[in-house]
Amino acid sequence: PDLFEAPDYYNLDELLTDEHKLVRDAAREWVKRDVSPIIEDYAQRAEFPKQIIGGLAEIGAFGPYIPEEYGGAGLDQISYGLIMQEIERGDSGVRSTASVQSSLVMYPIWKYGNEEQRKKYLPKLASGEWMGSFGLTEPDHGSNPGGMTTNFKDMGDHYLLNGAKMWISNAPFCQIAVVWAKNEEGRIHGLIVERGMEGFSTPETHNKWSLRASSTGELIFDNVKIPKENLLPNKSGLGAPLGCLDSARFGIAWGAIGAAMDCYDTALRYSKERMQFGKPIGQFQLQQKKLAEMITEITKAQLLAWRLGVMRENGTATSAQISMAKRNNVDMAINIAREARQMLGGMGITGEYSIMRHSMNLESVITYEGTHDIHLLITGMDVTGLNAFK
Ligand code: TGC
Ligand code: FAD
Repeated sequence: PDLFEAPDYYNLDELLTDEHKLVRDAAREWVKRDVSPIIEDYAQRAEFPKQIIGGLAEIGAFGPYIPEEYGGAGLDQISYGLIMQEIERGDSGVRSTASVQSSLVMYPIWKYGNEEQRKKYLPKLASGEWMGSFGLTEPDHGSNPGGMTTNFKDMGDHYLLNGAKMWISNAPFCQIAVVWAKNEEGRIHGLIVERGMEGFSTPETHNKWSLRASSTGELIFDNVKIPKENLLPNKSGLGAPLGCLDSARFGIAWGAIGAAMDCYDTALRYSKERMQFGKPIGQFQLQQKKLAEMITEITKAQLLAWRLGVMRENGTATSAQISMAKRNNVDMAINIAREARQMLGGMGITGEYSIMRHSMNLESVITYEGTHDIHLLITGMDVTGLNAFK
């Protein structure tokens, strides 16, 4: 099939198994057929294309590495990364929906939930019948989630949840939310909040210039009665939500490469077709410099992501190593998007091409899941042993 061009300057395909390539090509084909042709319109209208949920489930984007007995795809970490790369080649907002569902909703239920919770929620989340959201950030606690004030009280036969979360992907249409809140002793726990519970509302956040095809909102809890069986029993403390972020940040490190590849492919093609001063603009050294630097940075990012995938798979990747890849690869992508946009001149600012949308989307990606600054401080803390947050 006529797939996207796939920059692979160092022949990294040799590092992939046949299964990796099958999984990646299925995702690539689906994105090309069902996402790329429609996504610009949805982004312009600031609407999430709900009709793609079934397709995301079919390519294994909901719980790629969750075991098959719970409805997941049972794949390895590199397959997960490759799926995120292909989806984000289409749009970072679509990848966000998949990241949240897999790493921030299914992962905590699988890792911190009990068997009843796994059986009740995971298959429906894997098929896309239910969509989930993840509530960690609050209006006054973004980079510092440990300061959260959302809280729950033990009322004997149920918990009573109060507080608010902000900037929550998928919130406006989610059936369930994995919400992080403090108990009366100030210890953080995860609770599964279901749509329809009295006092629970999810107003949409409007007027975003970034990630417009992803639906973002608040989670508001006004004396919400939570059944006791909805508390995730197997891990508590800030390390529990941060463990989910490790998985999502890993996926983003791969996803950002997809957005960068799409910008690079588009600019490369344009540079060979666009004539100025009697030559294709790709013949000018300044434009070649941009393209040469882009492919160099993409190749370095691919190597970082692949190696991190191997370490994630064998369980040796540290959180700080994940931070480095998330930070580097998103920064790489945002810089490439900016350069690529300039290479298209005026056409670069239109919706005829995907670059401006990627560029705007990446402003969210460089902020969420730990900002560019926060990941730098995590690396700084790791190499010096000195904690800038305390
Ligand atoms: P600190 O005292 O360092 O740590 C508290 C406890 O957590 C443990 N820990 C981790 N565990 C697992 N994974 C990690 N990455 C961990 N990092 C730390 C740590 O060992 C400790 O455990 P224990 O047992 O000793 O209690 O925590 P701190 O309050 O100083 O904060 C550290 C900091 C700033 C790095 C952390 O708070 C942070 O990462 N902040 C950024 C917040 C963030 O990333 N929010 C993302 C919200 S979700 C989102 O954006 C979704 S976007 C949608 C999409 O994905 O597409
Ligand atoms: P702040 O923490 O207020 O940071 C402001 C600035 O100060 C940043 O530049 C930051 O780097 C800097 N700063 C903060 N602390 C320090 C420090 N110690 N040293 C130096 N500089 C510092 N959250 C969820 O829980 N679930 C979601 O699904 C979700 N989806 C999102 C979707 C979108 C589109 C966006 C934009 C955000 C989403 N978030 C989500 C929230 C996201 O994780 C936060 O926006 C992010 O963690 C930053 O928090 P903040 O916006 O409060 O910024």
